[in-house]
Amino acid sequence: MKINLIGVPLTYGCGKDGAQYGPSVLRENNMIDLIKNNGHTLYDLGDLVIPPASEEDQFKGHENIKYLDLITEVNTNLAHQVYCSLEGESFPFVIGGDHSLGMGSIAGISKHFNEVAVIWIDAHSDINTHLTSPSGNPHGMPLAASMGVGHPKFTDIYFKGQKVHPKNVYIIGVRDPDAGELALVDDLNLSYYSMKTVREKGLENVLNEVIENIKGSGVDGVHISYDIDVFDKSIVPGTGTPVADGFTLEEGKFTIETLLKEKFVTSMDFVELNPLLDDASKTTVKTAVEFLNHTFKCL
Ligand code: 4U7
Ligand code: MN
Ligand code: MN
Ligand code: MN
Repeated sequence: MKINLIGVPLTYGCGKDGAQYGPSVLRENNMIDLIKNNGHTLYDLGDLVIPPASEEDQFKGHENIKYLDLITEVNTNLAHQVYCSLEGESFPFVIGGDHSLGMGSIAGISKHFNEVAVIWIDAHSDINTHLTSPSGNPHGMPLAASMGVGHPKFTDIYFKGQKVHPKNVYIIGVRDPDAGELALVDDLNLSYYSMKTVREKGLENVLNEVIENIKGSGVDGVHISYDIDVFDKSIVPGTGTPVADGFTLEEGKFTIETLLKEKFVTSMDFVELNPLLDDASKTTVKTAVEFLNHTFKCL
């Protein structure tokens, strides 16, 4: 398959230093060969330029959204890269960087397809807004913004209004939701599979339910946004917001394998690797590389 690799060395959305090194560390660890050795044709579009910003200015755009204008601008550029990749019949594979980049990816796919589904695999649901966020960190807001909920600068990235209908959103693996996020899950009646639900129903049953619903929904594009923190914190110490009781490496691989087998997935993000927070034996990088190798094998 033709794959366009797009690096987004962004960390302003997560309130911590280090996520900007995700793309370079993945490249240093053979990401390119890994894609090519699995038989794909790779167009490496390099990394987006992230403008420099000073910490004193972080709340200049809004009192509870860090770096509002910078995040908006970077995501607008990302949206265009993703859109152009799809127009050129390539699969956009976006590596972060913090998860605020989800807004740009989804905006880009949404312009190309008639109707899209989004599978959000994450320890968090990332559906905060400036009104509910306890942190002001944009990486906790991208999925809400993509559904048209949140600050207008975020909801109107690339083009005005909603990018994905809430009925086409599937959230898997959450175990650290905020109160305002749970309220939105109810309000929008989202397909929300917390880690507790995954444990009760079984991962395979959850994935089959998601697959059947997507197949019956008439969408023509399916995006996976994979946050590395869905893995248990013991195998991903190098991420900004690690959470216990998550996926094993095998569960992560099984999830991606099961979804990619359907051949309906048309784009993907892989986000939130923070090499500065990794341990001495680079546990997180190893988890990421093993997971990605399996992903490109299944693509
Ligand atoms: B990630 C948080 F409060 N919900 O909004 C927030 F717990 O992209 C965390 O999934 C968000 O890693 C985590 O700040 C965003 C917090
Ligand atoms: Mn997360
Ligand atoms: Mn996330
Ligand atoms: Mn995180």
